[in-house]
Amino acid sequence: MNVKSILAAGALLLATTSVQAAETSAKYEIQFQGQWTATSHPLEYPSNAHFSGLVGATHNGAYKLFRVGDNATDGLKRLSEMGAHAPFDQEIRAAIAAGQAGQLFETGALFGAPWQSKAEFSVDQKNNMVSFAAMIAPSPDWFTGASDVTLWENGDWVREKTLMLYAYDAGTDNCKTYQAADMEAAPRGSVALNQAPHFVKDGKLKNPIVSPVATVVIRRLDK
Ligand SMILES: [Ca+2]
Repeated sequence: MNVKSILAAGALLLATTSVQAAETSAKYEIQFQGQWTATSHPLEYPSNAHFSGLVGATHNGAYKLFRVGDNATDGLKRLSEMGAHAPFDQEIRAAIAAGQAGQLFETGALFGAPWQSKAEFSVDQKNNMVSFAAMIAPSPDWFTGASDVTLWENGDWVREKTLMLYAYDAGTDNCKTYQAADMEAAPRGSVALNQAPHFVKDGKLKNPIVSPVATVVIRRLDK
């Protein structure tokens, strides 16, 4: 084998390797599109309807931003009741310090059409999931979001994922209308899919069909 053919074999090996091995990290854009309007959710739709900023984290299986059936953290309680990013962001920073999360990302609040916001984040093999939440406001303790969205599937980074987002009840306030005054839930109930008539199609509570309040598209940026 002469020098030229050795170099050619090396180049071929490199090319093959780069095709087969997925990158160790990936960069994504998350696009939030609100779908909570007076038309889609007419019951008592508030005149000052808005979403708080989105607060999210990349993380691994050791961390839960929220989970249906679990009690809300103090951070999720305050986000869901007040739209405040703190101490939710501090809880995420503590998870990052503990090696359970990779990055924190946030957006500004949304006050009506076109109901769009964006953020960017990166994931790696250690933290290959993403979770996020935003307050549905005004409301007692209602939020939307998604948890444990896996971006590593079948040996590669997901190119694009679209999610329908539903309303959740954080279980920290017992009021049942958008504009109600505070009514602290003691003890704290668990996070649940929000089946209040405000989020149920045609106001039917029997066998409810819950209407999404937003759509999220998570799209890979670096490929
Ligand atoms: Ca509640």
